[in-house]
Amino acid sequence: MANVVIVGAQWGDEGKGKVVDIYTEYAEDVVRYQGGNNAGHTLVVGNEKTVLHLIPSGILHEGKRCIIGNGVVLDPKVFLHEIEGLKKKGYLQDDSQLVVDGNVHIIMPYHKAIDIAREKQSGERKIGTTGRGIGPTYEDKIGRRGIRLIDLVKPQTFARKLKEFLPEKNFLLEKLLGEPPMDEAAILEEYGAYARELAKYLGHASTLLNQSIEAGRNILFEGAQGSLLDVDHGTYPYVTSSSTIAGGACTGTGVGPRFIDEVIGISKAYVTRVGEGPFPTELDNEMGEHLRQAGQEFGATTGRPRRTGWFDAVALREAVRTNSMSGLAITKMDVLNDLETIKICTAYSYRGEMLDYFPQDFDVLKECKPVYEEMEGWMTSLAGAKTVEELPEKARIYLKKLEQVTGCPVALVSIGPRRDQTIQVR
Ligand code: 2SA
Ligand code: MG
Repeated sequence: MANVVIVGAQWGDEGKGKVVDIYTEYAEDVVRYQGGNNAGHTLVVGNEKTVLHLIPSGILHEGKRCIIGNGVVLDPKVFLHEIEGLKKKGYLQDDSQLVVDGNVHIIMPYHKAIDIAREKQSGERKIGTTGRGIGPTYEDKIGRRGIRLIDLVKPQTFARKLKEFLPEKNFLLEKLLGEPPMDEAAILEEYGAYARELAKYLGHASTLLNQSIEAGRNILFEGAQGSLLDVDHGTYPYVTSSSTIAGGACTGTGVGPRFIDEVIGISKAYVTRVGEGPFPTELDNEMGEHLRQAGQEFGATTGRPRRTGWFDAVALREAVRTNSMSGLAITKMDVLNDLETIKICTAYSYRGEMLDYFPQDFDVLKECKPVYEEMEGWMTSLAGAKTVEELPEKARIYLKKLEQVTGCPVALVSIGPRRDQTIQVR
């Protein structure tokens, strides 16, 4: 085990939290590199369920250092609330276990208001965002009018920047979006208080991580959302506003690509998506509802019901390529236990032509029909299996097929939410 990036290989919610939790055993540092509290990573330790939105899942392990890299956008209120919840449960007893990079951009109240108001205004053309202010915060980061943690903790700098940026935000809110403007003094007071609590977590991710590498420690990079939600490589504009793919682990932490050893992509044994956007294998029928109920497919952040569909190897091959994925972790195998027949999409048919790639042009994609291979279901519980050999034969055949159609070896199989319901293949 060396430095490993864990990425979602689909549209998010693949079960990254659990897989990160398993791999954390081999790492000393666990780091988030993009996204914010739009993520929702559900972890089950013993019988206790913990949902984390911002803090790396490694925090549930004693003695691991958790770092929030520069590529993340941070909502201070959510962050502090998460810390409080963890401390109450007995985790994070030592504050030095958690570090936030100074270049992390702060999600301001106007970012959230703009996110929500824009979605409301877009009607049919909405993205289906989580409403957490993620997009507008990244816009300001790229537009060079963001407020970083390092700015927030310096009262004068924070006040100056807020004074400079707020009028434009209020103009947008009031004049274009029909929302009430925001009060500068109130923001200063609220965020000033957060700053005082946040200061003790401030650090420099790039330096700390590179020192770790130098010392031979292992790093786990924890991706959020999924590869098909990547702002560059996903189903734009139905994407999140960050680099979710493995490359984001470098830009979002300040660790160079030479030090990444493995990329593990997480995929469900079927597919889900929340929010709008193309989804070729979507099942808008009883089978889709069965997957939703059996898999408890409701958003961990917003509680939204997730759209469901068959495993899409065409979409997954995109993720294998853009991430240079070295292994695949297949989660939620057990959700397919009752099915007589399971389908895998291996290509799309477009006007009589077979496509083996995911078209960038939505007009083409809209007309694509999935081409399925039918597999026999195993029709039995997978409980108790500790190795691949102990799985029913038809489940093993299904996994082999996934390897074959995605071109990526399976590294791990998850057959239930608990830590002990995991099969590590290599
Ligand atoms: P945003 O809020 O700007 O990032 O939304 C843009 C698109 O990205 C999708 N997105 C997600 N998709 C799946 N899971 C996500 N996190 C939560 C979870 C979702 C939830 O882990 O359960 O609870 O609803 C996540 N975050 C962003 C989003 O649906 C938009 O399509
Ligand atoms: Mg999730």
